[in-house]
Amino acid sequence: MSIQLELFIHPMCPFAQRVLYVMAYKGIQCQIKEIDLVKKPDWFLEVNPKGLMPALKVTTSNRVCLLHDSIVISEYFESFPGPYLYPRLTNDVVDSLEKAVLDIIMSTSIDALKRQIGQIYYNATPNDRELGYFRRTIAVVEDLIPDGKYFGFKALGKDEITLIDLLALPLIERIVAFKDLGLPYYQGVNLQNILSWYSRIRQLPCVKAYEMPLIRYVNLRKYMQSNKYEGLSLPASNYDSPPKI
Ligand SMILES: N[C@@H](CCC(=O)N[C@@H](CS)C(=O)NCC(=O)O)C(=O)O
Repeated sequence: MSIQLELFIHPMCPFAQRVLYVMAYKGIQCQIKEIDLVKKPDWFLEVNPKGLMPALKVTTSNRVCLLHDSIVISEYFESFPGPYLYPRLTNDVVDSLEKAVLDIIMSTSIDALKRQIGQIYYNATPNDRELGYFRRTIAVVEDLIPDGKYFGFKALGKDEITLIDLLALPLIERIVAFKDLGLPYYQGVNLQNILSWYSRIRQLPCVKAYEMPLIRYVNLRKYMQSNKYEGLSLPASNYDSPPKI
């Protein structure tokens, strides 16, 4: 069956980046369309009336489906042939128990990390309670990936990349990008395992193909903290420099 895939992204959106990394890891061919979130084109809103992004339009011989949400699209991609991102049983069937264990890491630790990225972007003056949440979240992640092992290591006893690593990567890229800005969040925080994991996963070709320079996240944060932020614009190189005051 022939399938045509059109993927709508903004290259600086962490959720779109998840999907790009998974797509590249699996070797899936998509037509990639970059969307300016400040002025969403009419043709995009016709395809995707809610304007949600990332979105994937899947056209098969007998139907057209629109998928959105980074996890849904990533799991759909994982079902394609290519290197596995979920553990398999001997007959190539997904090991549902091991997948469930990974899903729990995703919905607890990685989701908590996502909330903390939002805090760093928008909250320049965190109180003690907010700093405590940040530190606890980082400590949990540090504990999951000793010496830079992959995220499934502690729970599954094997140091193999899984979908969770690629879903976590855009979040960790931002944690790394903000680490030398002197933000209160990072005081006394140990990132040793996160930094080992990050330098390891960056070696993968799928990461090299789609990673952004980290300075763009630093500049985007400056936009978000100024009164000049209306949403992610194109091209992504807009974020090579901070906003002009
Ligand atoms: N839970 C969604 C979140 C996606 C999301 O928040 N995307 C942002 C861009 S990073 C978006 O589409 N915002 C709509 C807008 O800016 O109009 C996912 O994982 O895909």
